[in-house]
Amino acid sequence: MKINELLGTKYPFIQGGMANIATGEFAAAVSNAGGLGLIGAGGMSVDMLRDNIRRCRTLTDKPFGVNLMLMHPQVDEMAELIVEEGIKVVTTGAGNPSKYVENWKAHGMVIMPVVSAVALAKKMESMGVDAVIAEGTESGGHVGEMTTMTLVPQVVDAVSIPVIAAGGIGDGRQLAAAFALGASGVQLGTCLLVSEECPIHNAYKEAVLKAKDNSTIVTGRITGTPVRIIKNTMAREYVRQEKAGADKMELEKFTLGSLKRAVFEGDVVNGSLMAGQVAGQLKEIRPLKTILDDLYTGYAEVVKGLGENGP
Ligand code: TUI
Repeated sequence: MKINELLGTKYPFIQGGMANIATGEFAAAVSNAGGLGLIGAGGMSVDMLRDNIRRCRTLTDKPFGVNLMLMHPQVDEMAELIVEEGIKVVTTGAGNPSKYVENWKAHGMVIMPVVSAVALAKKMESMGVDAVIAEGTESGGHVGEMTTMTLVPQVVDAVSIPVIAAGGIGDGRQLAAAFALGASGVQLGTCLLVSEECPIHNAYKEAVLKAKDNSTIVTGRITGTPVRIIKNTMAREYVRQEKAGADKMELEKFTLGSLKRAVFEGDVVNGSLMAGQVAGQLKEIRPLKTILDDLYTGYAEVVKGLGENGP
C-alpha cells in the first residue's frame, strides 16, 4: 500500500518537519500541491502553533498535519493542543513519542514517528502507530547514524506497518530507489527548501542551490546533538571547537538562535543552514507543484527504463 491511500493525498509524499520554516502557509501550499503538508512546531510557541493551525485550515481543504519536535520545551502542551484543534495527522522527530501515543490514538489521529534505528521502529509498531518514517543521516537538521539505503530495508523487514523513507530524496531516481527498498512513501525536506513558496530568506535558498555534493557537515556528533547543516564560518568554528573539547555550554552560543538567523535574516555566514546531502543536486527554484509533479513523473520514467533494461 502506498501512503497516499492512508493519508488521502494525491502523492505518497509527506513534508519534513522543518522547524522555523514550515508555517501554516507553507504546509497548506504543500498540501495544495498534492503532498501532505505539516506545520513544524519546532521553533514555535504554543500560541504560534495554534495560530498556524488555524491559518492552515483557511488555506487548504486538503489533509495536513503537525510535526512535533520532541526536544521542544513546551512539547507536552503542544501534544494536547493538537488534540484540541482536531489535528488528524501527527509526525514526531528528535525523540521517543511513546507517552503521547495512547491519547493520540484515542482521538483517532494518524501517528507517524520519525525513527533513525530499528529498535525504536519496533517499539513504535508495538504501541500501535500507523507508520514510521525511517530517516537516514543524509537528511538535513537533526540526524541519526544510519544511511537511508541501509536503514529503510532493515526497518521494512522489522515491522509490518508502512515505512516512509526520508533522507536524500530529491528526484525520480531516489524516489524509485526508496520504493525498491520497500518504502510506502517518502518524506521530503531539502528539495522543498528551493520552492517558490518556501518562506526562508533568499540567501538561504541561494546557499542550497550553490551547495555541492560535500557541502554539508554534521555538527554536534561529539556533544550528542548531531545536526546536518551547510558548511560555513559558523559550522567550521563549531566543529573546530568541538574537536578541541569545548564544553556543551560553550558550543551552545554558536547555535542559539542560529537557525532563525539563517531563515529570517539570510545570514549565510553565521546562521545555521540546515540542509541534507541532496542539496548538491538542486539547481533551480520552482513552484511546489512542479517539484512534486516532476518527482513523480521522473519516478515513472525511471521505472519504465528499468523495465526496458532489466535483468
Ligand atoms: O527531528 C528531525 N530533524 C530536525 S529537528 C530540528 S530542530 C533542532 N534544532 C536545533 C537542534 C536540534 C534540533 C531540526 N531537524 N528529524 C527527525 C529525527 N528524529 N531524526 C532523528 C530522530 C530521532 C533520534 C532519536 C528520533 C528518535 C530518537 O530516539 C531516541 C530515543 O529516545 O529512542
